[in-house]
Amino acid sequence: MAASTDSATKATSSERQKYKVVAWLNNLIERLKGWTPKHCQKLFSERELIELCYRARENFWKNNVKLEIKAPVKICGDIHGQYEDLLALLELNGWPPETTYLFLGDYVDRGPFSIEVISLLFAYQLLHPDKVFLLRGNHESRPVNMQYGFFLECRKRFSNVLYDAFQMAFYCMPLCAVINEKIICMHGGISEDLVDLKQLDKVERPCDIPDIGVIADLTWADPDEKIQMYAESNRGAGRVFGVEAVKKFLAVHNLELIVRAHQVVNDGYEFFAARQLVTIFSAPFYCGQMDNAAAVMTIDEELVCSFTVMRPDLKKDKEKEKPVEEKKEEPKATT
Ligand SMILES: [Mn+2]
Repeated sequence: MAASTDSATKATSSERQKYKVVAWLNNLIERLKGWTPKHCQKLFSERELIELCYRARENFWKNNVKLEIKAPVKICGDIHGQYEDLLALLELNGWPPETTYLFLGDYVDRGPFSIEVISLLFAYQLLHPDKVFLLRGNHESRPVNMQYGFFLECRKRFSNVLYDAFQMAFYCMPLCAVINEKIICMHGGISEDLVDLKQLDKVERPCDIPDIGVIADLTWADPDEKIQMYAESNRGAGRVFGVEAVKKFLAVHNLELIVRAHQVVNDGYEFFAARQLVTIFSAPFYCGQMDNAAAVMTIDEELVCSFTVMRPDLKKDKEKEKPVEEKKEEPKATT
């Protein structure tokens, strides 16, 4: 009798703990939805953001490097700290969990509010693990964050400890997703070294992103119409791939479409290789320097694809935007 009473008490206590976490996540999301730049430092404590990172890390680690997702789903490309644009995107396309989302990475760096972007997405992912999916981009990486803003944002607004907690979570993020066994999604692109998708089960996490190999290509690679197969990239990590490489990759893996992000495209989406690959970019008026629109790709139950395009009001935005602090030198593709 005593044993059964004990286990009943235990179950109740674990249920209570679960409700407490759910209530906290809901509350954090509500605060983040009511965000204004003026109050951004009063919205959350460093302690709770660190807690969020630890929970996100555990959640990523529990799941595979290659996610399996069922349509319908909406796919978003780079966000890069443009938190107001992320809120507008969710308002326009539907909030989780009513709408299922797959984000293709590059949540942080360059834009002014990376902490809000990644915190909102971590919170949604923890609250609705089967409705919000987050892949890793080349900017979910320590050396890149040191250079392009996220490290400084964490240090200036909170501390290096918070920065490290985010890195711990980034190190465990998944690298690609397959929708209904037909559509493969990643941040960068395909890899000549990826001959069997089962290779991805062997990726050991936590890991940083190397300069070469499958993980580098999934997060860094770009399509290039000037080549047919694979070649070196001028980004210094990952490679570039051509039309023939796309065709072969899809045939070998019995897939129909590649969806990736990583490059600014003017309309927010752009096809390549006779519509066998599409690039999605979801940060409008990128860095306050580009005139690009942002797009979200919808894949319905029958795998029919469509796009929602958000065009920035350039006149208004240009008046509102402060001059960009520093223009960094980088190859033409800047994400
Ligand atoms: Mn990128």
